[in-house]
Amino acid sequence: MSEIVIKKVILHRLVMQLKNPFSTSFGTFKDKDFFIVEVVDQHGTQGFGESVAFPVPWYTEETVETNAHVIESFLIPLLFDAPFTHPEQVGQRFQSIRRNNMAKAAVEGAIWDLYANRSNLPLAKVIGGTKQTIDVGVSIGIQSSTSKLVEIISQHVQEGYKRVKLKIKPGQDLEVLAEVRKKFPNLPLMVDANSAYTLKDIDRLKEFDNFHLQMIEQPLAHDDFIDHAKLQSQLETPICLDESIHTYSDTKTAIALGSCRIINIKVGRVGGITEAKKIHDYCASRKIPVWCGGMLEAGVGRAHSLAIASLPQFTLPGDTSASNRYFAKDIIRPEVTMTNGTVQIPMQAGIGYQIDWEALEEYRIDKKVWNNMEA
Ligand code: OSB
Ligand code: MG
Repeated sequence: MSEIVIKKVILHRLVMQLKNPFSTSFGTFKDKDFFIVEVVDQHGTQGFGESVAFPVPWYTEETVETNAHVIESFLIPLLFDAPFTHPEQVGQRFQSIRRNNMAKAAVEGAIWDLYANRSNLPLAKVIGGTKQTIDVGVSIGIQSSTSKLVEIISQHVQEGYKRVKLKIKPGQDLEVLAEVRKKFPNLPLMVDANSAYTLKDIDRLKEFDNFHLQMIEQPLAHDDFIDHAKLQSQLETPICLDESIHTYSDTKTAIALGSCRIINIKVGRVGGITEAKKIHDYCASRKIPVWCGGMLEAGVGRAHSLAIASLPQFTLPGDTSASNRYFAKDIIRPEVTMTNGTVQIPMQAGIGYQIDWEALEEYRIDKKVWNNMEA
């Protein structure tokens, strides 16, 4: 196996306006502020990754600024420290740094892309993906009125999305669901509470069973496996964990305790493709369905999500919608498009999309370059 020497890392900081603000139980996002990580090896081969932390630590403890700090101060030095032959070795090397999963995933993702480019294979193939197309749904933020929500759902159903996920919180849940179900009795539907409830709400949560939902995502606290297990034992609707799952070990805990029946895998939240694959393989062995969540990614992060979603145990539609659902113009060419509720896995090498440099530069607010002086 040939040696990979990283000669240069470039951090591009981008701010992209979202077409529509996205509201969850914990807050509202108006734009997407993140890094594109570009890595270059000794032959000039490039790889690209994307950071998914938000400016405020609502979802996990990481932020855009903590990502910058960890990448600059710890991960780039580890990359420059010694050559390697496979991206999994980078994942292993990063284990000397605790957590900071989104920072790690952004850099490891760039290395996976570079490795796939060197191998002249699509990233999806390199990691063992088996699917050619991915079923996709759409995640819809909390709206100011139910009539507005119904209108948005209609539009996405007409576009062809295979399932709809509604963001909910106490007070904007059962009544909204009742109305949505009246209008769309057979629509594959699920909800995501982003930890807005506690076990005290158990009677209210049990009523969710009336709406034959595909699942309820992260109803309780981000760190509470026990209460999720108690709730799952009293619900017919499967619980899906998102914020609770950061590692392979969390996955084993959740499954052993019966805290959920489904797992949402996000490459950023679990620290990269290496860990995401390990979680996927374990879920496959335990017959736990998984699907690919989203962090309102731009094109590079979206491409990484598509690659992981091509693995066989991703049996439920992902939140990996088309580029045009989020942004007027994405940073990749072609953009990610959806037809009849599916997204095609690209067959070109690496992440399978080209960087649209004109678009990237238009959104860029900062650029920093690190050269490997040792190599
Ligand atoms: O909980 O899955 C979530 C967006 C931001 C933060 C957390 C979540 C989400 C989404 C959007 O649900 C998924 C997407 O369309 O990218
Ligand atoms: Mg979620």
